[in-house]
Amino acid sequence: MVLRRLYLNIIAAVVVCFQLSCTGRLNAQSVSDVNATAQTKALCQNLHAIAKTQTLFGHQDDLAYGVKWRYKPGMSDVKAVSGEYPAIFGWDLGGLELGKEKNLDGVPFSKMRKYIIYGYNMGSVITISWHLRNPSTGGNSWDTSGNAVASILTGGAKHNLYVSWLDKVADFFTSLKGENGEAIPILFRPFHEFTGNWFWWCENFCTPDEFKKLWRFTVHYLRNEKSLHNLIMVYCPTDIYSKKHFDERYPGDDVVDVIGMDAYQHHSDKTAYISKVRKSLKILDSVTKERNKILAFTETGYEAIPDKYWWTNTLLPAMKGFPIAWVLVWRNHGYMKSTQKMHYFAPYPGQVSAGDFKTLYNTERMLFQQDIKKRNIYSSER
Ligand code: BMA
Repeated sequence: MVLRRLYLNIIAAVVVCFQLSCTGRLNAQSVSDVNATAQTKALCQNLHAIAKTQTLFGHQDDLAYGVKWRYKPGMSDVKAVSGEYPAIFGWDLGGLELGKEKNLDGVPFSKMRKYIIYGYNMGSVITISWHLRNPSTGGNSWDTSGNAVASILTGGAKHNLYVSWLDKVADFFTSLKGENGEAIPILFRPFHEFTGNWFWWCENFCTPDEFKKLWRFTVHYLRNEKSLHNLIMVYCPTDIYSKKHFDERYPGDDVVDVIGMDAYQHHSDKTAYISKVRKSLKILDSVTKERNKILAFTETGYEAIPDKYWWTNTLLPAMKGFPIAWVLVWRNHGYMKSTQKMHYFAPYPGQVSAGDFKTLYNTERMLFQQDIKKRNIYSSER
């Protein structure tokens, strides 16, 4: 009798373990790479869960430079104003494909690697975009000539060149390791703003089929040929006008994890910005829910933030009610000779919107580095 009970208990325990592992797998389905590392799966699941009520705050090139400084260890404009580092750090690989030492904005890749590791070790999240050159003409990302997308697809004249560029990107990703040798999970955001008309991969310069092929090839090559299982793929249009518009280029649930959107405020009409952002977010919100993907506001900002209350009177109302996993503002370059303007998107001490940024920092919704560290976002046991 006792033996029988023991036997039944063992069977029950096995069933529970089996159910738990199945549930674990079910919850982890939001990662499109079935072989994703444990930390990558956990990050994806946690972002999904957090987004229901809160949003990570992010800043591009945050640790490398600010409006009044360059390459000072530990510095950050976001931290100088709020007291804390961002919860998500953005970096850009543009130029890596040519074997350059610095990216298109002058950040040395050797330093970028250290900042990425530093950011990960403090518990924050890393997202990477790629302003890659035009493979067809040799021009920059904004050179839209030469049917570049078609030229790099399988069988195209520049296909091998593109593969060699992906090899360099894969080498860089492979070099991003945590303290125990684990691959640092990366929210990878290539071919961003493809519904715009300014990059060679934008919708005016390639067909939907070509774009889908480019996306699918890129993901499959990195995942299967280069064995990278630390990538969370971020698919990122700019303005989206309808569900049909969104569906046109969508490459498939097996190669996308996050659906993001880039949109900036370009003039003082904040109502126009808010309604533009909300229009696109509404469509993307329903798409992400339907497809069980994560929603993000992958790039935004108002150059030089001339509006004292931009953070709480414009940005928060634009995002209100949407389950946005993170919002990232662009880089703090400072004075830009080419445009003869100040080019920055996060405040620095003394900047007119610094006080309001502090209010944003104190809202329940917005998460910074300490919150994320406490949540242990790379672990499935939160
Ligand atoms: C743009 C500007 C450029 C920069 C590019 C890539 O929005 O900030 O100065 O080169 O992004 O980071």
